[in-house]
Amino acid sequence: MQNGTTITQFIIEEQRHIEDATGDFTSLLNDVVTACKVISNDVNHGALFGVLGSAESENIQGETQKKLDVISNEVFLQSNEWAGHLAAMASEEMEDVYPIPKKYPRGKYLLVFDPLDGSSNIDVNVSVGTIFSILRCPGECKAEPSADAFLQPGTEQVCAGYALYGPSTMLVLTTGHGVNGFTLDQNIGEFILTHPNMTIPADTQEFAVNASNMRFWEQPVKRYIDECLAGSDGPRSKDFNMRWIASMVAEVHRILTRGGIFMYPLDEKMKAKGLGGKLRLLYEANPMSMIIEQADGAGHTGRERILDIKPEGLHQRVPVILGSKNEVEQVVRYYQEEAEGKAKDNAA
Ligand code: P6P
Repeated sequence: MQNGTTITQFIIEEQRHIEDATGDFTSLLNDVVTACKVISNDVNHGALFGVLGSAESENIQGETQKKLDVISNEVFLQSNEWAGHLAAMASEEMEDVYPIPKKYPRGKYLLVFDPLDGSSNIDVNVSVGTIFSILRCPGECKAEPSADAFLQPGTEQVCAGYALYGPSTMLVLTTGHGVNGFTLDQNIGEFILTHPNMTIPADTQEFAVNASNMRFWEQPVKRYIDECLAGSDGPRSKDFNMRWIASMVAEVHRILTRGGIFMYPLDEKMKAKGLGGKLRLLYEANPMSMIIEQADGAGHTGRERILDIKPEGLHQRVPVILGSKNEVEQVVRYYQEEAEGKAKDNAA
């Protein structure tokens, strides 16, 4: 006899929060959950399924795709294209919007996702994840929506979530009323509510950043990290720990579980390439920022709140500084002080 709340039961109860919910949302979310279960099975079997290694192809990002990147993308499309809840989909792995095939009815939601985030970790058996975001299709969406339909600020997200394929497979979800975590019971194939009402401590002693980029960092980031490294002898009067998994889903989950700050800031190398950052706004920064804010954390670029950004493109990149509120605010303060200093210099 299974006990505990299943994600299906939870979603049905959650949909009561969704304005004009007609059961569409519940059914859509269940299709997303099914896709995550299928991907979990593929990831968990790894070499046994022959799904490791490179697909010998490149995605729009110019990144070499892993076989599981391509497989996971296909799983998401097949699981979500048929039920009539979506007007279109978009993915890290596809340059353009994926229109719903004409043989299927079109719905009122948009689904954007990173089907397998952190996939460089796949071949070394380190945790990876799926990140997804659900938006309403603006207007009636009678015709096939273009990319413009997706270019909504993160505050417009109806739902954001991730699946983490780690020692256990978890799914973490928000529809704007807090954050809840579910663990996949492999014996019955159901996600069970195990982490209700997840919240992030406002303070932390753990930062996550790819320190190999240090020489390219902007001054406010250098200042913040130097102070963390100075530890109890420095201005922060406490020692810090560092983590870097190169899998955003795993980093965010650790922060949701015990606090911390995650940073992939803008740096001089990115500026030289004309990039706005490393991580993508629509299917990494926005869904993760919604989750973090719903758990009492903060998500910022250093110069603006991530969820306020009006997207300019499907694959737009932004700087990401998110996690424990007081730490994020400390970094933002350093950016503000730098801007004020520059303003004074210009005025002098
Ligand atoms: P780096 C994975 O490719 C990803 O998009 C995030 O999941 C992760 O945090 C980051 O990039 C890792 O970047 O430069 O350390 O490989």
